[in-house]
Amino acid sequence: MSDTNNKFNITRRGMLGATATGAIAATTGAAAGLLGGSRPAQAAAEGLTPVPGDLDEYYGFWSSGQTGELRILGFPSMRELMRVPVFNRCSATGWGQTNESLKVMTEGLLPETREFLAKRNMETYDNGDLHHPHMSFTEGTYDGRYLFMNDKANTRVARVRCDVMKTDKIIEIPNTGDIHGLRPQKYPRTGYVFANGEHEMPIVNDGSVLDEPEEYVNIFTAIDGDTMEIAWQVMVSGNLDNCDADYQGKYAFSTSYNSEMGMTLAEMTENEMDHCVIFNIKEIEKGIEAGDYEEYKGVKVIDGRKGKNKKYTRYVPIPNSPHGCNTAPDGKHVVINGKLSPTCSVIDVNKVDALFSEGAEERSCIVAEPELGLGPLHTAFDGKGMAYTTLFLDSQVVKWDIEKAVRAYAGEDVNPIVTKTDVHYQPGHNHSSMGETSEADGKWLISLNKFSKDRFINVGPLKPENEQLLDITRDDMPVVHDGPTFAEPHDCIIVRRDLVNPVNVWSRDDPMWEEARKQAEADGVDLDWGADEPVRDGDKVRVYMHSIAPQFSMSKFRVRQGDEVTVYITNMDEIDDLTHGFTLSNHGVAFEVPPQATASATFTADRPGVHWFYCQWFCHALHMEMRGRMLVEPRGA
Ligand code: K7E
Ligand code: CUA
Repeated sequence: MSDTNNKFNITRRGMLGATATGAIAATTGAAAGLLGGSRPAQAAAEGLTPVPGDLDEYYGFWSSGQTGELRILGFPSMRELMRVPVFNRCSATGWGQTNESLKVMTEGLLPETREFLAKRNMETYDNGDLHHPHMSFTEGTYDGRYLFMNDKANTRVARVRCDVMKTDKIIEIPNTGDIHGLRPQKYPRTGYVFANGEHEMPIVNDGSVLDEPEEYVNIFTAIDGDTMEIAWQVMVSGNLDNCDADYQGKYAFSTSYNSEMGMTLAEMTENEMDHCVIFNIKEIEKGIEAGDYEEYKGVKVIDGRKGKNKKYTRYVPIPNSPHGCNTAPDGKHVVINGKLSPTCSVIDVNKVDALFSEGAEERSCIVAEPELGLGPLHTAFDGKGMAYTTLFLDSQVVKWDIEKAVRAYAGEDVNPIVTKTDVHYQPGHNHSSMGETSEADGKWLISLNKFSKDRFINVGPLKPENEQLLDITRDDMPVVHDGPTFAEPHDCIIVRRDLVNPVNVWSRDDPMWEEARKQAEADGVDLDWGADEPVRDGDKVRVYMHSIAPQFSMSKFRVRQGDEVTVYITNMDEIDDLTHGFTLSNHGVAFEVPPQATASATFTADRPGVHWFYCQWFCHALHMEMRGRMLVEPRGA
């Protein structure tokens, strides 16, 4: 059945109406149909979904783990549409090299990080470990403004603007180690972006503390999603893993392993119970207002450690090492995934108010704890009362009924498990269409599998991962598509396409090139159309060009050896999809310039001679001719 690897996979729902053998026949026929004839018509007749040329119903926003970028997929076709560089450098777009992207990548770094990097001759980090992309919410559903995401590798949080699908803010989070779990506030809006510090650190981490566990803390951070400034932090006990927010705007929840605050594996897994930390947002805001905080590195930090101030946090005991944390679209249930325990623990948010009262029983908000299988990591929802949990060790997705699990926990003899489907292999996150919003639609489930093993032809020792699409409109929840991915999507969201409305062409007023605009003004140059000659300012030279297919406005310019040269390119084409680029050969300079945008890069001209620059984005029949020369005159000439 090599056909199941076909990117425009087979028939999906159409095929699945048939019997198993019928389906295989349809599959083979469909693949053959692709090879000749009128493809769209034939594909439609064969039941292929989507027909070539069709648009998808959803946007998929995918993380990429250690690749450090965000990926945009068309869903459910699983066609990869775009890569948005975030924490990584990108050869195609010049992200991490243009002045505009370097500003985004450097302005949010802590002063000591800048100093540290400067000693390594680096302006910024060029790697990241992006696990969790999530969209901003208004009243419980996606609002299409922003995407937020974490960098576990270098303790940062980034924001992508959904109008242009570019990163516009990256901030480093102080006082903590390695941001992992990240979720936006769902109600009333985002609002806060909650970010978990995974690894505990001495709160004053100056090299004087190593083996005094009592000096280590973990930090939960609330970021203002509008300004990307840190609103406050809470000191907690135990490593924070994943988090989610409620639909009431009252609480946030974080899974926490290593309640022992151990440093070695043996120490970390000593306790039978770890916990879920519940943050009382209103009380924390009041505490900040009332001055009940310490300031560390300019951030207000509340003490919410276990046994300290119980107004701010509660620690709900959960069996050993919980991982995923997922609020159900019913607005009521929060599922804490057991990982080392075969169970999921279900919190009823309506019982959390009582939990914060004096003398409340620690686990009084738990209303179900079904045993689901080995290694439950993450749970998705269909909005119809069903939950779908990945079982890492069993390589399965289990569908279970939340209400039945509640009844079973209360003592009734009912089995909450509806069905289990094998996935290939070892699933981590899963996600359902609109599943983390109040508009969960119960159509599709994606399982992000950590191992592909034998599922694809061999590409050497490093294998791709495997993502599988499941049809959850059917009770048996079949896998209808496989797709390999490069390192390493941890998480994703699936967003109805009417909620996302990017522009086709940049606005000339965009803040992205504010600095370029100011510099051009100071140089008396119109940034739109550029200048006829380079602007010299001592050893600094600024070259302002525009591009209109198939020409740059300068066919040559002169600089002197040793000059610090900045080239600004403004793409004055106004047509969709007419992107130009600027590559200066043998200088390591290359970047994209989309329609109506300005982009710039700075380099030292140190190689006497003629150097060609060219447009590297295929833009026109005369694209190859879209080029010019830079002459570097030798020093002393
Ligand atoms: Cu990989 Cu969300 Cu970082 Cu679970 S996390 S698998
Ligand atoms: Cu402009 Cu290619």
